[in-house]
Amino acid sequence: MRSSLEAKVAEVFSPIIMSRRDALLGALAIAAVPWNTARSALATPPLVRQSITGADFSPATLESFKRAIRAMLALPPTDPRNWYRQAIIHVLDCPHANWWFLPWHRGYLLHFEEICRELSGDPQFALPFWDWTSTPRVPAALFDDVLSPTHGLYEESFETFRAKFEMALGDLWNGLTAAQRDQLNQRGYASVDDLWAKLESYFSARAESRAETREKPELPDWGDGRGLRRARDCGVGADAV
Ligand SMILES: [Cu+2]
Repeated sequence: MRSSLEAKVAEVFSPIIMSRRDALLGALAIAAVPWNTARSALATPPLVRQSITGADFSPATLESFKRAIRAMLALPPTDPRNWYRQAIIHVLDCPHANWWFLPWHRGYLLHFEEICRELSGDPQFALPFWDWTSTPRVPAALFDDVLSPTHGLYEESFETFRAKFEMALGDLWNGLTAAQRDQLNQRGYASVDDLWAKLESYFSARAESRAETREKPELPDWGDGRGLRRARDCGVGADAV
């Protein structure tokens, strides 16, 4: 039997577009409670998002995170909670450089965090964070095991990824409503081929991760302040990041 969370995730993420309404509701839920309290835990001890670089950071948080990611990678491509399906949401609808940037991403992360709680079996899991204004690199602990983008559980190449996901994404595309197709058309996706072209442009083979790695943890474009300028471009001001 599906849990209520599974049903909710299926409703929100299938099809794969997170609507602006979903994002706003998620963001409002976060804004309505203390910053370290998740909306689903109001009746239980508050969920605390811990700083990875803090002296009192609990390593158990990262163990839960790893369990969740392993479980997401093991889910079939038809499951909206699958790791790559979650990533595809971000490919399809990721508003940057406008005021939707923070509400959308807060809602996106809120749902992702709920999936991690469910799949890790840790009801107290909350996404860890670090202050990238003082530590402009990915902390070493975030490259352990399956947290590294070069881990063997990730798809070896775009070809292996496409072979595994082609049918599921095709079914997903064919199930879109006219209104959803219209929205995607406005984002440059007139057909599922457009989606595949975008996915290929973003994909990097496991051995050639374009993301940060343990050997190359520095955040790109940090040194000259472009990161902060980008935040200002979103219309939120660097102090709101
Ligand atoms: Cu984004």
